[in-house]
Order: sequence, then structure tokens, then C-alpha cells
Amino acid sequence: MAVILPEVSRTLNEYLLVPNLTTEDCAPDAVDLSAPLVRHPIGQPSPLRIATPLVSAIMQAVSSPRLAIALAQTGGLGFAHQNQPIAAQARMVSAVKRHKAGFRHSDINTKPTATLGEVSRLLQAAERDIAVVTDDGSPTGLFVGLIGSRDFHPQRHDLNDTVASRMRPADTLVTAPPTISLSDANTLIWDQRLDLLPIVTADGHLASIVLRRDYELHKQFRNETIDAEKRFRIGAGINTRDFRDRIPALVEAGADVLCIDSSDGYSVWQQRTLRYAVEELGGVVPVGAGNVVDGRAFRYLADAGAAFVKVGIGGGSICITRDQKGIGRGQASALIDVAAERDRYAEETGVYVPICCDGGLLADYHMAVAFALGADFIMLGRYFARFDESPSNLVKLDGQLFKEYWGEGSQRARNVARYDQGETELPFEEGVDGYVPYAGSLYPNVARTVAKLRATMVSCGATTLPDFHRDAVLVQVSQQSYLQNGAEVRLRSGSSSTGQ
Ligand code: RVP
Repeated sequence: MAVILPEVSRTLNEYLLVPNLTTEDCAPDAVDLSAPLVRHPIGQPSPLRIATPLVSAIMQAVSSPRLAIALAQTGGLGFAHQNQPIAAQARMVSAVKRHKAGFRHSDINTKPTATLGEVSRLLQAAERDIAVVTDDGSPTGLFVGLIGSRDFHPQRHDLNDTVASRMRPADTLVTAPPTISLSDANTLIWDQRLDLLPIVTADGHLASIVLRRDYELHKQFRNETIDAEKRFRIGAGINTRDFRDRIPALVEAGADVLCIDSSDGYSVWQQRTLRYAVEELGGVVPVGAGNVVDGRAFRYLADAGAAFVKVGIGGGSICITRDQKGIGRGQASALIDVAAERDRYAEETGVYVPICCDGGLLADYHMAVAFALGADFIMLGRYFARFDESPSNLVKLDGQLFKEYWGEGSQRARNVARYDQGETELPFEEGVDGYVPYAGSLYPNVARTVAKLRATMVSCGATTLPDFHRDAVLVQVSQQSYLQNGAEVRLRSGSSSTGQ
């Protein structure tokens, strides 16, 4: 007879935290949210830690070098998605590893033959006030000048005139060679009162730009996720089929950590992939595995050498795996079971294998509940897809701005590699294709989320995540509480009642 688990399958939304005593040394600034990302012997630090325990989902609509850089700046970690050719994924990884902090790829470019009207629309859409002019309008073309809101005015100048007629030409501008250090570049910016310093190669091509506002950003973020050579860290997804080719290419590109990307990770295929990474490649790069929803699957992957184990099946906001295949488990129940097994495993073997809560976190407070239930770090798709830094399109629907967001198991992603069992075509979809409300830039949003997490932990009397795991007190909410919480109040500020 089939096994029927005695517990009900519960979601994160079904729990609230009961405050513990807050003492005077338990203040928001004293809260340390840092987390181990990969396995380590108990009593020794994890070789890879992150200051902000948030990582981006391994998804087409979320992964981009720009998002990975922004997330690493704020202390988290981005993952390059694996639903693309190996060379393209490796390029994504190396774009992040090659990014010199402060030297950014120029993303708002135009050419001298463009019209002032075109450049005006470009600046407006990007909410910037300056564009770089190159001969072909590309980010690496011959540098010919700068044009911005100080150079022309739509009411004063003919918008059919060319950019060349109003731009500040290259020979009148301060530029610097690619050999300049960031600190010298910043000195130049402040001495010459520049908003933008073009970095130009000896043969006149644009290499990158340094922005004054990035300096301010850099001063703001002191917890960047960087490697020993001060390069940003990045993770990458892999699959259980082409791993013999994909892993070496990603390692070569500089990936700091990999993760087998699958909706159901309790399989011999994941065990073989992990064994290859650990035994044949000698563990040159840590490899996480998943996803799982119970202790048995956790132990299986931990025994096979997983660097961390990802928890969650069917909870993702765009995921219809539960409807289509009937597999999954409420995220809270899954976390409780897996966290207990992680702790047993640590006690028995002396090795701590972190767990990552992946998918289905709708409100910021769900993150706090996930940490309280034992998560070491959290993977988010919808959350990051809403930001400027995600690669998907910004669209206006009924006057409101949205970003496109689609599941890796949707027809759009055509992710045969991830979801099917070898068929050449997707026999059915496991994800949907939709939109999420646009939320602006990643930086203020992550800062707000982190502030909320700190505030919750202070209420619960915890200053570290291990303290929070050990001391949190939670209570299940009743159906009646939902009804009471649902009382309608029209907000004066127009802000969302979910706080997102
Ligand atoms: P969410 O943050 O709720 O948007 O969920 C993101 C997670 O959903 C991903 O990290 C992944 O585990 C899962 N996912 C991605 N695509 C699909 C699907 O098409 N079913 N599910």
C-alpha cells in the first residue's frame, strides 16, 4: 500500500512568527545575515559565503550579467541559466568575471547619424541623461562623442537634426585608457566634474564607461560577493545530460559554483552528475543539486556530494508542475522535513550541507518564515524578474508597467533540457508565460527587503541566521485569521499591502 504521510502539506503563508525577547544588543545593525553557500565541516567556515542570503533563479527571464553584477554588489549571488548553448552560458559567466567593478559596459549608445528625436526617446526610455556616441552605435564602436540633456532641448532644437550636430565631440572630452585604475578614474571624475568618463582603447574604440553615480553606489555597498581576485562571483546552472562538456566550459569561464537545475532532483542522474564533479573533476567547483521536498532526497544528494540542496517542487509563481504531474509539497512542510535531515546529517557526518528555499515566496515576510524554518539561503525568480536589471522586456498594459516573466517549463522557454525525460518536444507545459508588476531597480528593493528581514529577526531576538533557526517560534494561522487579515482598507499612499 502506498505511504501516506501523516502531516498536511503546508505553505509559508500558513505561518507567523511569535516575537522573542529583544535585548539591547539585538538591534538591526547588529544582525548578520551572512550564510554559507556550500558544504563545510562543522566548526570551519564555508569556502563560499554570501552576506545577503538571496540568489537569483536559474531562469531565462531572470539571469543576466547585469542582474548578477547588481546582486553581487548587494551581497547576494546570481546564476546564469543553462537553457542555452554552452558557449553562450560561458560568455554570460565570463562577462561577470571580466567586469571590473566600476567599469561598466556602455548600455545607452547612439550613432552620429541618429536624430535628436531618436536620442531623446532613447534617454527617456532608459531614464538617463547622457548617451555615448560611437561610429556604429555599438558599445564597442569607435568613440566619437557624448550627447545628453544638456546638449539640446526639444523646444529649441530641430529633432530631425543629427546627433553629430549637437554632440560634444571626442577630441574635446576627457577620456582614459583601459589601463587606468578605478581609483584614478574616480579622481578624474571628481577633479574634472564629469558625470561620465569614457574608457577608450589605443585605437579609439570604446571599452567601457565609469559613472559618477556608480561611485556613490560603491560607497553604499560594502558587502559585495567577490572572489580572492576581487572579481564578482557568479553561479551557473547545469543539467544531467551535457555536464561532461558544460562543467569544464563553465569552470574555464570562471563560474564560482554550479547547480543542477531540475524540477525533481531525486534521481540517479543527479547522483551521477555529482559523482563526476566530485570524483572525476576532483571537486574543482562546488555543485549544488535539487530540487527536493523531503529528507530522503536530501540525504541521497548530500551522500552523492552535493554542495548544497535546493528545496521546492511546484511552489514557483509560474509553476504548474503540481497541476500537471501531481508532484510537490507545500514549501513550509518541505523545508521543515529537509532542515531536520540536514541537521541530523551534520550531527552524524560532521558536514553541514546548506539548504536553499526555492520558489513560491510571495511576500518579503515569507523569506523570514523560510529562514525561521531552517533555510540557509533563498532563490527567487518573480522577485528579481520585476527589476530593471532582469533581461526581460518592460511592457505597458492598461497604463501599468510590467516585466515579462515565464517559467522554464513553459512553451516559451522550450526547456526540453530541464523538464522532459529525453523526448525531442515538450509533451506538456509545466510553467506559464506572463507578466509581473515592474518594481524599478534592484538596489533599493533588495535594501528594503534586507531591512525587513533585520527588523523581523530583531523582533525574534536573533542576530544571526543560525540563532534564528534555533530560537524562532512559529504558529500556524487559522482560516479565520486569513479572513480577518483580508478586511479591505483603501490605502492613502497607494502602496501595496503585500509590501512588495
Ligand atoms: P518564484 O520565485 O516563485 O517565481 O519561483 C522561481 C522558481 O520556480 C525557480 O527557481 C524554479 O525552481 C521554479 N520554476 C522555474 N520555471 C518553472 C516552471 O516552468 N515550472 N518553475
